[in-house]
Amino acid sequence: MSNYSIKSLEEYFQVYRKSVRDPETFWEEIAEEHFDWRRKWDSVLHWDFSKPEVKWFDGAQLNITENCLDRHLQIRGNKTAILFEPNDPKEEAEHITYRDLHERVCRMSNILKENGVNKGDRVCIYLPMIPELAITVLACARIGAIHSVVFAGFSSNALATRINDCDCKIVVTSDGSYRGAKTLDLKSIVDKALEECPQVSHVLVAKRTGQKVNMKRGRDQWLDSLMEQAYADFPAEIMDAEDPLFILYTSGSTGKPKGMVHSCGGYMVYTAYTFKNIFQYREDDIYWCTADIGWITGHSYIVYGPLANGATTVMFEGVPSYPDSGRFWEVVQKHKITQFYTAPTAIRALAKEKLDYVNSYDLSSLKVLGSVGEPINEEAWHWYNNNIGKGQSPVVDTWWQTETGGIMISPIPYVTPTTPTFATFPFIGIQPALMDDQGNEILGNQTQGKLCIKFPWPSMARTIWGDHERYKNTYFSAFDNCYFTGDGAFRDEVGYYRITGRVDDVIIVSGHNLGTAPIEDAINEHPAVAESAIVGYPHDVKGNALYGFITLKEVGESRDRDNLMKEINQKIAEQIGPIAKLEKILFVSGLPKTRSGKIMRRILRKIASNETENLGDISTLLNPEVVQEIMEAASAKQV
Ligand code: 7RM
Repeated sequence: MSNYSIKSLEEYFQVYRKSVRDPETFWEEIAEEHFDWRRKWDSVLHWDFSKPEVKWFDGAQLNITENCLDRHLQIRGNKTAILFEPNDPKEEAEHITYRDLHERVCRMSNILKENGVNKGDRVCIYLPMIPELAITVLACARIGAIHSVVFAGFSSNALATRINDCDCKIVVTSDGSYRGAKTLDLKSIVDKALEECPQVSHVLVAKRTGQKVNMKRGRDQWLDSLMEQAYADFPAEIMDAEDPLFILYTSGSTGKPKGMVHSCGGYMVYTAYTFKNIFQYREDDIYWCTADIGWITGHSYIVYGPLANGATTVMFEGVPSYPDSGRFWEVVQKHKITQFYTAPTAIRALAKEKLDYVNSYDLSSLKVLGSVGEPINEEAWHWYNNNIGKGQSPVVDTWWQTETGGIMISPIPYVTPTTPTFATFPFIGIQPALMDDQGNEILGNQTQGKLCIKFPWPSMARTIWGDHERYKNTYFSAFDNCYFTGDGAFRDEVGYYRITGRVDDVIIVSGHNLGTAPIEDAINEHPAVAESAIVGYPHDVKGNALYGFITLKEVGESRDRDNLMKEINQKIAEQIGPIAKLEKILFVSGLPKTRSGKIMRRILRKIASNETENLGDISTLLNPEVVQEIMEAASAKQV
């Protein structure tokens, strides 16, 4: 039996039990056998959730890039580490071998050093999905600087807030970026942001689009020429296991974004171990995660997890709809992708399109399909399973968070039988608990509650940058001695977990607790419906009533809307009960979404409650233009 690679359900149960009975011995063995350390730990785990304080492998020393790069050079130096697939399918893909990547990371490390970056300094990275992004991330890790990647779709305001929160003195960006048919002026966004960030003394600019940009003398430098001149070796900085590796911002339900801090040792061990098992990675596989490295999914499962396993990881610059909706499948065929990991919002968008886009390509290389980011509704799950996996590739519905660093609840493909809408069992070492409103753990199965984690795991965030108190309040004060996820979950009779959505998405209608996800699932089953979002709004009699915002598959189709509303409510009544029927329905052309594809229910809640004077910050929306449309349609409906 190898604890590192789980191959059967019995083995999963056995290893899981071991990981819970004796977590320290378990993680010590994993850490010892599968990673390179400069010095071993004095203690495996020290924890106190009341402070909260968590330390894994305390006293150990390492550099994560030696594990992601150097140790592979002997055995797989000529293997592709990063396979870069450009936005334009006519531009050739770039195969960056482990040897090339090592060299480019070393050059970048020297450049950062020469520009005054030292261990512990924060580096803001605002780059599109081009190789320089992964290279800069790894170079920071190599010199011990803390990277703070800001998704290159964020506005200058959002960028400035993040640069200032962790006091970055240097920004790495590019002239522009390609996204589908669009070209974005990244450098001007940075210039605008930096008007608010006087402490930033250096900007390194990668060349991507070749567009004309302003270069501020004394501050801005082209990266390409620096790379050519830089020395191609750099001895990795020796880091303590608990030294910070990176900061990644995640938006809270209120207030300013939270800079989640992840540390070197535990994060490396957990992301590598989950990657190996949850994607069942084998040496010659070609793994593709479509996320942007600007999100935690990209950090853990494009960069660190795959590279720590010596994998080939695809970096895709484009979007699913360019040049047409067959792009994902064209790339799967072209590179013979074996593991494909994407988000439900992408699956739903592609499921709206003709099946010809899928069926024109050979997808037989696929072995594992992953989903992450929000609950995957039953219809999307089946579409993915049947049309992409042809019923042959298990769908792994992976539940986790920026804060958790790695996947927490997920099937292990070919090991855990999958069921639509269930993320199934906790991963090895993860101890979930469901809590009731009195703060007690709910034992037994066939039950639901607020999802907590009772015991530390190696990749958990250690704090919020500059605000440990907020870290404590947000995650460790709702329940005693537990990490609170903010999500609700249902546990079925065999112990499978279904994530029911943020607990703040629970709506109490006439005293009944209704989760938004199951209602949306019911609505989405109507053949005319593309997507839906349900929110509550104050109601005289019921306390709250339900408002449904719905997009239809065929835009412009003149179906009888009244009839459609009746049919939708009929579906809900059938599947959940008449109590869950919608009081109001609005058909809209799009739902407001964050750039990572999550529906911003906060905005819809305000519109539904007719509180549109102050919608709060909508600068992080992907499609702010739909907000105006929805507001107008909603107010027309009020009269
Ligand atoms: C990885 C990521 C975290 C929140 C989380 C959930 C939701 C993510 C799933 C999911 C149901 C899933 N990090 N979420 N994955 N809900 N099933 N498989 O998305 O920090 O950006 O978001 O996303 O609500 O708390 S995140």
